Amino acid sequence: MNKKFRFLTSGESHGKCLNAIIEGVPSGFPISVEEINHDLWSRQQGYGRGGRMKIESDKVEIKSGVRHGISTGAPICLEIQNRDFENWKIVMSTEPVELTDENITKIQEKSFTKLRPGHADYAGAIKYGFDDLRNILERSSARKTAIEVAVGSIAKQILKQFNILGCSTITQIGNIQSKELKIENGKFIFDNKTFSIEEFADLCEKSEVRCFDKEISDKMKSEIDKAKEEGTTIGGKFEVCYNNLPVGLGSYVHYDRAIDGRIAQAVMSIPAVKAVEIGAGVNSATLKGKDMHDPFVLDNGKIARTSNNAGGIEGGMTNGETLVVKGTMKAIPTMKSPLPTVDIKDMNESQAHFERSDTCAAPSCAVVAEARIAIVLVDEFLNKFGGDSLKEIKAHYER
Ligand code: EPS
Repeated sequence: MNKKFRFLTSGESHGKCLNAIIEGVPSGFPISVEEINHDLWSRQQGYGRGGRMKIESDKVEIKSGVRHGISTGAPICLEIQNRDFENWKIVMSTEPVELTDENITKIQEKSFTKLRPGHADYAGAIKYGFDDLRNILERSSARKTAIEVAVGSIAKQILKQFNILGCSTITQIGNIQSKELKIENGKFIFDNKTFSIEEFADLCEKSEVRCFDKEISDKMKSEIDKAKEEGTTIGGKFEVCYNNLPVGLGSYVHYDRAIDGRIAQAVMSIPAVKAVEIGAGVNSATLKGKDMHDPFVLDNGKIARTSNNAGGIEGGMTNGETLVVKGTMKAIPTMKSPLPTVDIKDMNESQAHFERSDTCAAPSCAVVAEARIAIVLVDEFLNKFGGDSLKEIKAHYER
């Protein structure tokens, strides 16, 4: 599969910075640093986040590929500094450090060998051959999702030129569920009130748990508080929607071009995500064919639908309805009250390693999923309507 919008990231959780290089942004697109920084801010929010979010205030620097706020068509290089690196200069130095007693102590203090069940430690240590699990933690940390959100923000800015707009909300924290949300003809409906996607996104953004349902937000916060008191962590469910997608992004002709498959991969690979659903998702198993499929009707001579159980995708292609993606995030594996484990230093049974963590990061995960999905959408959009400049793409799109 030939990707039109390609990117790579680098960076460790406590290293100097996080970077990305994006190739495939055509010329002429307005790129706003403020919008990227706003998305980075959103990712840092969420009741239940840990101490690190008080240290960082993620801001992007665009280092190339944009001139006076407009993309030039050249690769775009992004960088986010890790403020915490100040405290990790010796431990995370890319250069060999002088082995003074002081430096050895600093490095040893941050080394660990007690496997965290549920994290990348065990498989990572075997795969890469490390004794110090710090080497695995640093890159497997969800810290790297900050730079992915910056890339996704650029993808969202490209989509916005074609009025393709997204939002993300939390629908469950632990056992606490939001009320039912209906999405009809691109509008968001609950409590007999109807919201546009912009209004709905704003509502979620204002909630401490990124949930549209204000009444349940406090219960969700208490659920997070309870988990914190128990020294444990808690997961949740989120939903991402995109409106105004053209018909025919993705394809049925080959499995790796099916857009639902690409979206599932993009969301499933976010750290701690354990399930991805599209439209009716897991409920599809219980719906008979007559209830599952979305009938076609004529609305003023135009083809329309009476429901959207498909979640905007049929046959691996967008069908013009709202894209509805649901994701489930497990509880974070780094816990104050740790689980039994094995210490790989002496092969004795022990308690898992604990260091600063988040009690709940599901609201941030929703922001990351919104960004990751935008990256898939923009890639497919450029595949279909591609050109070298905004002007050329607009002409293709309008035709
Ligand atoms: C994260 C930064 C990390 C963690 C979290 C995500 O910062 P630190 O390790 O310095 O506290 O808060 O990552 C994890 C909990 C994990 O298990 O990967 C961030 O910026 O999102």
